[in-house]
Amino acid sequence: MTLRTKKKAVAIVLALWVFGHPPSLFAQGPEALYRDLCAQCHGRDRTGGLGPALLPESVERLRLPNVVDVIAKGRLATQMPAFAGQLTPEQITSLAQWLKTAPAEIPEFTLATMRATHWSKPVLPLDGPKDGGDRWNRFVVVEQGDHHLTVLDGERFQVLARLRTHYAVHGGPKFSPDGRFVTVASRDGWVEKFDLWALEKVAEIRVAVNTRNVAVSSDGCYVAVANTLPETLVILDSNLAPIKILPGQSLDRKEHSRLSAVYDAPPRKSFIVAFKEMPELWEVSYDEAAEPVFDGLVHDHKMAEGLAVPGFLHPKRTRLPAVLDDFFFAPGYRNLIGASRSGESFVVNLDVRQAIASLPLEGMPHLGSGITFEYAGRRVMATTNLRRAELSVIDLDRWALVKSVPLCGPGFFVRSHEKSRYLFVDSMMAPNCRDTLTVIDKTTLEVVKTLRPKPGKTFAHVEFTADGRYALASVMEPAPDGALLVIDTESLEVVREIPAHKPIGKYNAWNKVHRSEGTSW
Ligand code: DHE
Repeated sequence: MTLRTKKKAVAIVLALWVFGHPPSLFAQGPEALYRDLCAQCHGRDRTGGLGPALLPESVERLRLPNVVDVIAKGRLATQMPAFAGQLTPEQITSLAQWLKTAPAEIPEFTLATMRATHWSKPVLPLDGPKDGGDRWNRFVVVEQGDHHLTVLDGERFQVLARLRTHYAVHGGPKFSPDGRFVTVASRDGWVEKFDLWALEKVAEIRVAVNTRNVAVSSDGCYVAVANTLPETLVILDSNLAPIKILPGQSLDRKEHSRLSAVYDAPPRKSFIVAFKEMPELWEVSYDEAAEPVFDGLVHDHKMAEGLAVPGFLHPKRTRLPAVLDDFFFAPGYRNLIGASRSGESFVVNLDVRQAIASLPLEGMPHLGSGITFEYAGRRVMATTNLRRAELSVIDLDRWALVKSVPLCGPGFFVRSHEKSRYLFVDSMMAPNCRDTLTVIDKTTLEVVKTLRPKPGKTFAHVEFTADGRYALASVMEPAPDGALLVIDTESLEVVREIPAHKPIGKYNAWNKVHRSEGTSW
């Protein structure tokens, strides 16, 4: 081909490309591109619709090159198309950069706007699961690859149903006391409730642009949702209808903060709430007969006399030595162990409402994933550390370190079961050994085996069957596919592989409702 014919060919290709596109696209800045190409699915105000929200808070977990990649290539197994043929690389980059900037206005989330997104349907009168299976030994598996909840029979490991969820469900699903219903929150502020006996969705509502997690009260009557945008705790009833919004503000309103998490504390009949920027911890009682609370901090009691407000669904505030990044309830729910981002770990007593001890944990403990068990006649808790390749075991009476068990890399989740002698630790965030599961003997605190059934593939998050006989672990790659591996907890052999779409967490109804000592709350 001569240089002249080459130039001609290039000109023809360019002309075809140019004429194949709406002329307006060439001149458009990112805002107009968004309006023309993205708004229909992601919402005019970027708060989501068919597709997920595209605000800085929603895409903060994706680095710029990943956002560019998704716009250019689309997303497998979703309706997100590839725009590489339609936009220039510069336009794609400017659109990705623009998505990381805050919009002029964030929509308000009032009780009325929430109500407009709410629906629920009557619950079918059933004595047990429609499929005839065991009502307790069933798992809910969160599949991130195609945004589904899989309901899995824990006896035969059969998939009973795959139920579509909103985009990016995160955190543990929360079960009703009878194990029949499960409530989940998506990162985009949707809360959904599923019936595990009728195998269908029964309610949903949108409460925020960006949500952290959800808690269900031990009596099943209330749901609390912790949000980062807006900074609110939203209380819903059991059908997910909104009841109350508590703004994440200090009493004098001088401080405000994104919420970091909310958990149920059953013996206290209350929700415990932590914040990302405010050194405060709230206890919000869902007991209608709760004592009035002084709308002040504990040392303000005297000052606040006469300002007592009803205790029901009202925050009781505890001032902390530092912002809590992560925490763990000690058995009995009187004390919690907290860790701050700056590396301090301390014990907070929820009755006297102050820190009562400090702890020697310096490797950034991942306390939310900790578990407790008996070791040498004492109750201990085990936690992984995000910055240290060791499992820390703490004596819960003396608040002292019992042992540091060395791991191949920093661990992430630790799980066990009261009927198993082993605990399992994954290292899903450790580049050198994210394909391993370390098995530790609870009676000796020694590593007995390192499982690597799928070399090179990320292995994560374990949950046991109700009888503790098997442990299910996630193989998260190759995305969007993956599998659940069923491990015999005595022989430590993989006995079954169940295909799944990038499964993350899995949760057993019996273990969760009965608060098995080896699982998360
Ligand atoms: Fe999670 C639980 C916070 C990133 C998978 N994660 C939780 C909880 C909190 C939390 C507060 C407890 C909520 C509950 O169960 O009610 N997670 C955070 C973060 O701050 C962090 C580091 C950053 C963020 O993006 O929010 C984070 N988490 C991740 C992931 O990247 C993971 C691996 C994949 C995902 O889904 O995004 C992930 N988080 C999980 C899982 C649980 C969880 C599987 C539930 C564990 C359990 O057994 O209960």
